[in-house]
Parts: sequence; C-alpha cells; structure tokens
Amino acid sequence: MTRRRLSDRQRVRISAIQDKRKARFEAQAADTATGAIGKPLHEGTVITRHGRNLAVEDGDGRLTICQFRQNLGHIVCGDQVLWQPAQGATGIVTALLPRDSQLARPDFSGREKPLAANIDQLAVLMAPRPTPVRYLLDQYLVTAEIIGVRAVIAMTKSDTLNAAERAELRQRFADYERIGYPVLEISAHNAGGLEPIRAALHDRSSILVGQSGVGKSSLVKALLPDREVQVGRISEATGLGRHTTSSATLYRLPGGGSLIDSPGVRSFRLSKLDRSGLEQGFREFAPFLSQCRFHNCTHDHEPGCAIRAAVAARHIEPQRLENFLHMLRGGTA
Ligand SMILES: Nc1nc2c(ncn2[C@@H]2O[C@H](COP(=O)(O)OP(=O)(O)OP(=O)(O)O)[C@@H](O)[C@H]2O)c(=O)[nH]1
Ligand SMILES: [Mg+2]
Ligand SMILES: [Zn+2]
Repeated sequence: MTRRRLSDRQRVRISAIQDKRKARFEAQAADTATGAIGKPLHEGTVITRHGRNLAVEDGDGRLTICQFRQNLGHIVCGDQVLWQPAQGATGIVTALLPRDSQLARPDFSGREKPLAANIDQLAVLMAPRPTPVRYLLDQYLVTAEIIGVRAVIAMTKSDTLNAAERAELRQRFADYERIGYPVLEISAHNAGGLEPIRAALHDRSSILVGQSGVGKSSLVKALLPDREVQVGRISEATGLGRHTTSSATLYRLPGGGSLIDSPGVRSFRLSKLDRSGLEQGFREFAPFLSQCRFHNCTHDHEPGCAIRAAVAARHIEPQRLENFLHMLRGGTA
C-alpha cells in the first residue's frame, strides 16, 4: 500500500475537526459551570443577526432564536455554532466553531470586524447605474485573493442596456476576464437573465457584495422561488419585521448552495496589508514579481521594475497598477 501524503487542504480539515472537538468540550465544560447540564448540544448555522439575537438554523432547516455569550467573540452570518435549548422556544449559543473563511473589514480603531463567515465565493455585483467603480471592484478582488475564495463579477441590469451600451460596458471590464475572473451579464428582470449566474452559484457558499442599488436583493429574490417563505420564517422567528436588508442574511439555493445578501457599501476599507501581502491580491502580477531589479521594489518609480514594464507592454492594465499603488498608500476610495 502506498503512503499518501496529506494535502494542505486535508491538514486544514483535520485541524478544523480537532478545533471543533475542543470547542464542543469547552461548551460542555461551560454547561457544567452554568448548571445547564444534560441539555443536548445542537450544531447550527447563523442565518442572520439582529443585535444580541441570532437566527440559528438546524440541519433540518428549523430556525431558533439564540442569545450568545459575550466571550464568544463577534458571531456573524454564516457562522457554525453549538447551541442549547433555553427558556421558551429560544436557545443559547455556547460555542463558535472554527471558520473556514471570513470576510472582514477593519473598524474605526483598526480592529478586524467580521462581516460574514464560511463563504467560498465573493460575487461582486456592478450595474450600469450606480456608475461602476473599478477601485471598489479591485478592493473586493484583493480581499477574495487574500482570504482564498473564488471571485466572480456580475454586471447586473443588462435589460436596461442596448447592444452598443452592453458592448461598451463589456469592453470596459474585459481585462478582468483576461486575468481569469468570470464576468457575467445578468438581469433579474428578464427571462433567461439569471442563467449565466446560476451555474456560478450552484453548490457554493457565496456572498453578494457591491454598492447600494446594484441589485443584490433583487438577484436573491429572482433566484429563490421561496424567498418570501425564507424571509417569512426569519421574521417570524426573530419577530423583527420583514426587512432584512439592513444586516447580512443567508438564503438556501434550491439546487444546493447558499447565498448571503449583504447591505450595500459605498467604499470597502481593506485590512492593512504590507506590500508583499497586497501583491498577492493582484493575481496578474505574479509572473513578474520576481523580475524587478530590487527585491523590495514598490513598482512606483524604481528602475528595472518588471511590473511597470509589463504595464508598458499592456500585459497589466495601467489602472490595476494605479489602484495597487493607491491601496499601498492606504487609500480607501
Ligand atoms: N431593470 C432592472 N432593474 C433592476 C435589476 N435588478 C435590480 N433592479 C432595480 O435596482 C434597484 C435596486 O435594487 P436592489 O436589489 O434593492 O439593490 P441592492 O444592491 O440590494 O441595494 P442595497 O440593499 O441598498 O445594497 C431596484 O429598484 C430594483 O428594482 C435588473 O436586473 N434590471
Ligand atoms: Mg439589498
Ligand atoms: Zn517593481
């Protein structure tokens, strides 16, 4: 029998399983401390959060409103948790399970604040209006590269454009396709307008991001025949009205996979990254990085810079380098 070496992925999974066991053990120890011994522990997914309340979904799709202990940290949409039944039909979350991934941004004091957890894809939505901002798109793409999730770009509201306008928009973002990001044209308002994105979302845990008004919630609504049912269940469980757009909310896709609708943003502040960290966020830079004359080249003014040479040769889009330099200086928008 041949010995197979563990892949990095397998190693991560094994360590996650060990962390999970540890969390379960600690949760049980905490029970003993609070006298809640004997109450069964359930595992669940956080569907949404309203202040101190979490809507937690069981394996069988049942929702329970749970409170959580402050010391568990900042629990967000998509988190896997352990919880126990409490008074009435509510529950109490006793452990936060380790995350595979998290989307975070720094708060005003510079601390990382998670927005969503356990996603494996960022779907960046852009519309003809509000005017697409390439810088914001690049910030999202850098984030996806850094946290190690797939990214897809969806140009929404294609039904509002004539052929010439569509071609113009496509042309403006064609360089992203060249560097390997799928660019999909979609519409929530016409038949067949969703087909390009269905396959991209199938069986994945995606989060929809983008400026306010690009059509994130409309896409969720169009993709989910039972969205009203899902929204109804959440508002019934939380007792908090039917407008969930103010906080990230996870929905189940009918064919498999999940979709997180998140509130729109005007700008997305990146976590502080050093130069080499930021370089990893620009995937088309990779073949050139080791070829700069100076190993600590900032790709700004140095002689013998391979990145600038690649820009001159049109292997790298000038605006991508511009945005890289702006991010390096800590620019937010
Ligand atoms: N014509 C057209 N209009 C759309 C489409 N998708 C969304 N809209 C419209 O765009 C507006 C904003 O859509 P929303 O889905 O609320 O946008 P959002 O991204 O969820 O916005 P926030 O929740 O504020 O971040 C609404 O008036 C929608 O009807 C589309 O495919 N075609
Ligand atoms: Mg919305
Ligand atoms: Zn350089």
